Amino acid sequence: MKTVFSSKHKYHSPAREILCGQVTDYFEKPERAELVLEAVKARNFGEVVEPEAVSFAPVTEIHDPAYIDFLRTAYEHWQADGHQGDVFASAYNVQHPGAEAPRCAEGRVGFYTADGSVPITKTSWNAIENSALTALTGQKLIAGGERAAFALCRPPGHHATRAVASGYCFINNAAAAAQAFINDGAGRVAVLDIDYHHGNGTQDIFYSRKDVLFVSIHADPADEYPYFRGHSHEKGEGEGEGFTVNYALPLGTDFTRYTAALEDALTAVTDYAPDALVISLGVDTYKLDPISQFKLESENYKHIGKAIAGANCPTLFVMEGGYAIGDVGTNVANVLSGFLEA
Ligand code: OKP
Ligand code: ZN
Repeated sequence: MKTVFSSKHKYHSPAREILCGQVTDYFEKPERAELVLEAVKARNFGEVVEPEAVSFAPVTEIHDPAYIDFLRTAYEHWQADGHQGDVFASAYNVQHPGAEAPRCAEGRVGFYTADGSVPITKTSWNAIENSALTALTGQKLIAGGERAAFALCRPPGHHATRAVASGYCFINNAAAAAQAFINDGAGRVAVLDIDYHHGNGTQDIFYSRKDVLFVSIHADPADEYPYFRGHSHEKGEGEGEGFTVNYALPLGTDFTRYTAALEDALTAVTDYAPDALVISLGVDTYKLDPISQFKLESENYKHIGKAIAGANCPTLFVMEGGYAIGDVGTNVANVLSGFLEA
């Protein structure tokens, strides 16, 4: 299994975020990707390749092109308006459905972002664009006949909606890959999101579609970020009704409880009989994760990989969260080895 990785991820490295009212160091650090890369190399899963200049069209199909322009130009605009430091919102577009994008930089960042975890630095766009290309290159490997690939994306993507960045996410890499499979002729694509946090962006993008099944196992949004989406009663709408499946699990969930949801989720995936499977691979379900509250152990990730292999489908793993720096590499590599050895 090849890994797609771009060292340009390091160009997104904001110093600070706002978490629970505190200005803190940024948890979504460049080191995360470097440690995952090291672990993947140490296990010899296969070649590590750079992203290629594949078509970016899936990105502007799943996102509002004006939003992508915002991401690309936000820093320049911020400076031109006389602001200092990273682009960071302090006035958000809530309770104004249908509002139009403001002209000024401060208004635009409030329009296109939703929380204090998505500062945009001078060089962030380079990382964001290459993260999307990493996922899209992984998709092309599978479209070209590989059974599986690992897109070691950073920054992550699953919280990004059609036109709003949040939760460390800017472009929805997994959703872009799913769209690319459709564009390449897949009739049905499933996205299984095993990050600790609900993949609200991916859900939102495909909510009224039946060609992409979205299945997510995550902490109950009543008690955990992203708070406003991810309840088990959310099942899709219109043509997409029944094509969103959510497992909202209580804080403190251990592997026994998690496994039951995973088996159920994989049954939903196999019943759908997808042409391709995209895994939003977060390992922040780990017991030592500093911002999460599940209790999975490193060994458990092998079982998750093995269970995913049981779906017997061409599979693209797309990196999402995982913040326990000491073990993030081991945990990701365990998922991949469990998959490969199954
Ligand atoms: C990203 B992923 C509020 C920010 C809340 C964001 C957590 C994002 C997790 N200022 N924290 O799903 O691992
Ligand atoms: Zn997460």
